Amino acid sequence: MKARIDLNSRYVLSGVLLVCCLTSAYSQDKSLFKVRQQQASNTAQRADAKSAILSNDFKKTEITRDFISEGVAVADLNKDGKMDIVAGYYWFEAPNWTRHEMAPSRVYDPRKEYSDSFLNLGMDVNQDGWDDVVIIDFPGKPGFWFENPKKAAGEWKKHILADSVGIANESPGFIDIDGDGRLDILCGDKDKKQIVWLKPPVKPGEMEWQRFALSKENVPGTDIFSHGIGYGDVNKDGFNDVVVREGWYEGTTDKKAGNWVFHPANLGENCSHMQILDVNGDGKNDVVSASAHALGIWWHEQIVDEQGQINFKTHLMSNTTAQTHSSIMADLNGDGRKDYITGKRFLAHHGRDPGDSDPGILLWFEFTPGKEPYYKEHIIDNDSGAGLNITVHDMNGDKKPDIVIANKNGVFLFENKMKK
Ligand SMILES: [Ca+2]
Ligand SMILES: [Ca+2]
Ligand SMILES: [Ca+2]
Ligand SMILES: [Ca+2]
Repeated sequence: MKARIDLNSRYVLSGVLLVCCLTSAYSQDKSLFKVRQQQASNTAQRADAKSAILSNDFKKTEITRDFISEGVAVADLNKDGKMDIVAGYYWFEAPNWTRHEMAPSRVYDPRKEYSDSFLNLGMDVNQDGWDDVVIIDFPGKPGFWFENPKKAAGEWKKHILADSVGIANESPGFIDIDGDGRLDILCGDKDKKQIVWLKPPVKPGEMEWQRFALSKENVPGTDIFSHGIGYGDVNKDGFNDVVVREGWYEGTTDKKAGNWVFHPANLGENCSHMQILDVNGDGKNDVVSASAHALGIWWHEQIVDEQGQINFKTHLMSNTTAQTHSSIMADLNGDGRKDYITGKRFLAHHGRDPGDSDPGILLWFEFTPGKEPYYKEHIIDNDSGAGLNITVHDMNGDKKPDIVIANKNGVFLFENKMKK
């Protein structure tokens, strides 16, 4: 009997410890304090944003209201020339969005569960002419890809990426790191705590992804639950660098060196995909980020001090919506300049986050360098939001980029109806 009790109390204890671990991994106490400070000092700004009207520039299509994935992708999976929508283990066939299953899955409870699909990417991995689907699972797990069975029926074959590298950092980037025209995955390596990129196979018929390191081991931005990473040329030396919240890794021509030098800098709070662009048009590249689990969208102005040291000054761009756990750049309005798209990760932690009762807003910013405040906010929708990645693609062939999102609210397509 005693043994039984001990066993039970051990279960209770480990349960408590697990909850503590999870809570501290996601803990935002410090951020919350800052959010409240910002809310207090920006009441007028928040009121303005709240009263903002939907732009009416996008036509919304509800693909499903089921929570099946927080990642989303597009790909022509049945090779009929029309782009289909992928959300986790399901794909929706254009043009009527008929649902198909790649492998057994189910609908998840948005108030209690995470799905097993955090970010998605559509690409022809083995280059057999049929698009495949890459899935990034829960933080720290290895990614995998589903091989398109072509016309054959049955389950899609699952292949693990790059010798099971545990993908760390919650906003891995789908970025062409080596410039060969194929998208790679920029992320952290969970075990080595190193900034790495995973490269898809090069030759047709090859299946294996390769892992290459950019930074040294045990560096910032590489914990399982690290928030925020991006790729761009910070110091304008012609080589793209990696930014994380804690600073930036100086890029060189060698993308396999594993020795990129780290420069500490303050790039704000826990955030989603970090974007590098010259916001104010002063010739120096700045960084735009959005809070992953609290409230705030910021631009971090690059300022070079007298010693030539690169620092950043953080400016609040918006506090319209919280939990902006993904972002992407795309030229939505056709002015030749890329815009910033983000949205609320609806019920990010099942209702335990600041701003949970706010509507599921999807929004974008155009940039107006040279003219303060250097950006303009537009709200697309208030009953969707965004998941852990956002996909932009011309889905209807009118040459304008459309937006696709998947989160705990469902899966949605937003067709761009803006006139140039
Ligand atoms: Ca298709
Ligand atoms: Ca590549
Ligand atoms: Ca650089
Ligand atoms: Ca600048």
